[in-house]
Amino acid sequence: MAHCVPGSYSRTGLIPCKLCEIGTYQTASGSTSCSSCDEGTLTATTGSTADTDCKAHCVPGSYSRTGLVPCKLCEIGTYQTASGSTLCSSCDDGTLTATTGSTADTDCKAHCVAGSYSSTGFVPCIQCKIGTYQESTGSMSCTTCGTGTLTATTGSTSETDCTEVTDCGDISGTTSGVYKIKHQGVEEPFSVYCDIQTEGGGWTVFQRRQDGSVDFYRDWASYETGFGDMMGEFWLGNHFIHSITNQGSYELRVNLSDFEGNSAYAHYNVFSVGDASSKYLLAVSGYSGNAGDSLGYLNTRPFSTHDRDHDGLSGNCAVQRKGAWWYRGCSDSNLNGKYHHQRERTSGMDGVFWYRWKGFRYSLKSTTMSVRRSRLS
Ligand SMILES: [Ca+2]
Repeated sequence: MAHCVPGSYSRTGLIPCKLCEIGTYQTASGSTSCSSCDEGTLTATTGSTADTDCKAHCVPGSYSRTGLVPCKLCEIGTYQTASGSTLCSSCDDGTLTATTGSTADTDCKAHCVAGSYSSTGFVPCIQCKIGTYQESTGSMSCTTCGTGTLTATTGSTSETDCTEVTDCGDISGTTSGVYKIKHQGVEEPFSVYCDIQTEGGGWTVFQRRQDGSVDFYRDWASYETGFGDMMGEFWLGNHFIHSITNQGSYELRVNLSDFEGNSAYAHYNVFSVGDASSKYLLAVSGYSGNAGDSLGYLNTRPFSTHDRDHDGLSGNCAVQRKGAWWYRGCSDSNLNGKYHHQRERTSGMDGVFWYRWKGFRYSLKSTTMSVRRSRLS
């Protein structure tokens, strides 16, 4: 009678024989039993003939055809919770794992949609910042718009959202509010208030008074960089007013209102503010409107604050008038003067005044100053 061959056994060691079970092996012929694999290892098949057939299980997050080493990591989009597996489970639709070798279904997460990103490309995601966009899902970053262009909003999904936004005239929105613009002379995009409603829209507002909530009696540095609340009272900053109006031909609109419910405006076809070395020199001409021209007199005057006296007076206009303006000797307007509430409005010449409309001693209720790229042909 023939002996059992290696990998098989019988009670007598002679045929008929059985194959060694999975997890056992037999190197010799004529055997009456098989040897067990070391703990934690198994053979892949029955009938194993060598202890080297005893192999470790695939750990969770991995698999092989036999469930034993060598194993492959579960692909992205799949996971495996068990050890010794021959396959990995797929994530639900619309979700993926962030890495290979995932061990739990909770590793399956939704992708960041276009216009957003995260460090892994999966939720939770962050909207692309203004000035960047992302066209793909599952992204780990957003792409920066080309030089001189910006997206109008966060979460942009296309490079075509990057447009030139050099002032509020480039804003495609239909609602007045705070937008970001960007242009030469200013490194980073900066916020401006855009007036989309008034006289055709496209106005970049650089000054607003309305309730006295913000102190306008400030120094040179404050007027240079700006202050206040863009949704309320503010001065955009001479540095920014210069950088906007330095881009081309700009016009100015001054809107005024009094405490009796009347309003008036002054429009100037030409308006610019020079750079710091010019002391933010005013260039203004071409008046039209119904408020009267109370700015033309100040054409070619540098800006003055209480701590930088560039006026044409032996004294200090900014101190006398409690404001900051392009004083000559001194001025027939001062929209940055001290805010007076209605009951106080007949005080001295330190108020928010526009002489040609309401005289020196009427401190106005509200004002705005806005610029727009010249629309003259
Ligand atoms: Ca002086």
